[in-house]
Amino acid sequence: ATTSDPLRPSYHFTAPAGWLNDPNGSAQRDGDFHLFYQYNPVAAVHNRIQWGHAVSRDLMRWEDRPIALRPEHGGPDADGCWSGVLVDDCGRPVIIYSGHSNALSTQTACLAYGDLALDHWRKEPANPVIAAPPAGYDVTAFRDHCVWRENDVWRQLIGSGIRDVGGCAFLYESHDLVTWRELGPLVIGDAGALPEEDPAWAGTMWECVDFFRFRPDGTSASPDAASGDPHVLIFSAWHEEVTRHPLVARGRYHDDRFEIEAFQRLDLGGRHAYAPQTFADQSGRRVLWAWMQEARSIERQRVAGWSGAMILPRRLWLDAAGVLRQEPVAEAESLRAEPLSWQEDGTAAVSSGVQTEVSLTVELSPTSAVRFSAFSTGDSGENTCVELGRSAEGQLRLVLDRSHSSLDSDLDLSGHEGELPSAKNPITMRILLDRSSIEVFADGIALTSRVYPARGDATGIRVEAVGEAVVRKLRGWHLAGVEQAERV
Ligand code: DQQ
Repeated sequence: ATTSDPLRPSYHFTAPAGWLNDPNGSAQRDGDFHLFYQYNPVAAVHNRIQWGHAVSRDLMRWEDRPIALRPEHGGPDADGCWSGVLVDDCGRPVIIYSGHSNALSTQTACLAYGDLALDHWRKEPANPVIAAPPAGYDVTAFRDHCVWRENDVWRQLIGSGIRDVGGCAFLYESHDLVTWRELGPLVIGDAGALPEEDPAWAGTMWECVDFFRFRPDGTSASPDAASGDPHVLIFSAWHEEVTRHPLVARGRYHDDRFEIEAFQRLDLGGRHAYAPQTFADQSGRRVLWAWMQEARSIERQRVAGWSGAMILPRRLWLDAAGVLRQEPVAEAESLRAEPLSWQEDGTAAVSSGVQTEVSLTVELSPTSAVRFSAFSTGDSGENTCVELGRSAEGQLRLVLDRSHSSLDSDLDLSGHEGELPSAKNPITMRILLDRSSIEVFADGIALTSRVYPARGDATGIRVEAVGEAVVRKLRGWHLAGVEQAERV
């Protein structure tokens, strides 16, 4: 990206200017990948959200397209065109999104019809097509959509929550995308469904619900109750100030209900991979997008003039135990430019990189660890530390320490950590740095975060084996920034 701001990501998708949040309408059509996103081009604040749009042949290099949706005075989206999806209605592109209007007490479901290039959109005159949540439920909120075709009928999920009970997703059915019939909650995150003692963990509202299945051959498709395949529901658990993180529920879909068998966190960095949305590409690969939310103060974002970036798109799969795993899509390897040179034995190394990928395998005996330092100054001024270690009981744990990541104190410097469901040894790790972002993958479990070094010399990276750990196959690359139109 053409930008003078050393903290603006260079190979992750960012908006031309202003504010970006959720990925929307992600799809592949005629070979082209489309990414729409929650966008305010005017300023780096969340206000009167529009739908930005970009197109790519390889998920890495993007061409900006015209704004797809804008709020309309007096309409149900007068104050924002919030998150939604793109579907193909017999060749006609249709967006289903949440209208946001301060004049209404709830968000609503709205439609827009596109031309074949997806550049020009016309709103459905009958908007909103769903004007209120189902009667009889005391809901906490009602927005965001997942829409698919099943048995020649459209089905839709809308994210919601039932007060004092838990988050939920309401199911609907339609023949024409305009008239919808309620089918009740697909699933409710009440105490009985939750794996953790803390009910706040699963949120009081489920944002950005995303529902799909994996076939026995590993490919992915839209939900189908008749298939008997394992289904996955991804949602962003929202709780008044306590929790905002994406979660994954795996289970069985039948009789208009989703029976949860297992829960997991989507990303150990929580809100830094928020509002995820997935799509099956033309080969059946399940691709995940998410919003890499900032950790800078609102004031810092406003002054910078830009806010938000997307994660590098990831491929998702279910392992034999039903754990959802992820890795950057294979196309990300096309960013690899010059290899990094490592010092001496290859395990203790210092190199330079803020736009870098490192991959390694590590053999971990109990109480050993591998430590990765990034964005480090030569002294102890600034340093971001990732550690993958094994407890005495053999449990794997991934920890990111941001407490010394920047001399700037107007930041969220809290850490992230979580256990890794993995019995493998050695473990494969990949770490991708992009100026103010860090994405760690350890045996397919992701941890995404944001750090903002203040010093120009915070470019060091280092890999260190702790205790009996043995590091092998240590490799690294400088990653090329992608050509994009000028960014602020
Ligand atoms: N962002 C959108 C909402 C969604 C939230 C508004 C999640 O539709 O619930 O910009 O980040």
